[in-house]
Amino acid sequence: MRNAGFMKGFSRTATKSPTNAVFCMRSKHIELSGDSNTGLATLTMSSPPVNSMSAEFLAEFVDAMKRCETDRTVKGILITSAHHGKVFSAGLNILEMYNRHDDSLRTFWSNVQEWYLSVFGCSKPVVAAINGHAPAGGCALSLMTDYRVMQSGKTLGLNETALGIVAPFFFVDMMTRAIGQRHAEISLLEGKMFTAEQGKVIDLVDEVVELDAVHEVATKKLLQLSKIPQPAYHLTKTLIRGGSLNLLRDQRENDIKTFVNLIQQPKVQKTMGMYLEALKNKKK
Ligand code: CO8
Repeated sequence: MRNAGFMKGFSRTATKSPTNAVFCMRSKHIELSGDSNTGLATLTMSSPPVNSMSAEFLAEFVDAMKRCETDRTVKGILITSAHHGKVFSAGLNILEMYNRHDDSLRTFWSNVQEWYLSVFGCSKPVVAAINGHAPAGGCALSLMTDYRVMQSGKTLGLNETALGIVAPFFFVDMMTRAIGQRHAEISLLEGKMFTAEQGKVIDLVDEVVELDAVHEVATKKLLQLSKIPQPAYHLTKTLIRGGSLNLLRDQRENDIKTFVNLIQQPKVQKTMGMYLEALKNKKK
């Protein structure tokens, strides 16, 4: 497939090969590239050191997803990390939730909601190439995709309770869909992290491979999904996910209030402060 309109509007870089033209855009935290032969786009999180998700990061992520959604020549989206073999994403940026005022908390959470709606609600195939650790929001991101390929030995999970915070209802919903009620209940209550291998046993990940194979295996799966006719793919996704997406669309303001109220509680702030300190002291 060759199409001059592929990724129209993106700033292009000079990356070109004789067989397939590759167009790229880069914002501060996100890289988006497209292969005009396959129609596959790759969204790479590139925010050192650990792809923690600030309000700005999330806004750029949503922008990239919207570009993929509206460009008819994009047939599927691969989500991965530039910190190959280390971290897929450390989840939401804890600094955005620590010692912050109402307005910035509200903006941050609204961006979290948009991010979920743009990935979980994407009409096209989306595959996660999880090439590193994926705690909390990193795990949630992988759950928003249609298929998860993960590097052997790395960890993922919704560990929010271990930080003294609560995973939002839409994270809980995605976890329950993937691993079932009982596994979700026990792992969410404990804030449990799983190795990729443990995750595979309970369907938290679909395939576990060595680092070198993560991109290849994930791309092969995405290519296969991208050949399933539209609008059948989109409509089926809507049948399966529409109820959950609409629940958030209808509850956005309440959900923001719940987040702001919870996160500002002194005890929650204290635990987050201690957690941040522990992360910093890890290196000492
Ligand atoms: N937010 C902000 N900063 C972070 C985060 C984060 N999520 N994770 C790591 N960092 C910082 C560290 O503090 C450190 O900073 P500095 O260099 O200034 O000391 C730097 O990033 C590098 O971190 P590490 O040295 O720990 O990097 P490693 O490669 O050794 O380890 C890990 C990578 C495994 C990802 C590790 O950093 C880690 O476990 N991070 C914490 C992950 C986590 O628990 N995230 C939870 C985020 S909360 C979330 O996503 C959902 C919240 C839902 C909220 C609902 C409320 C109602």
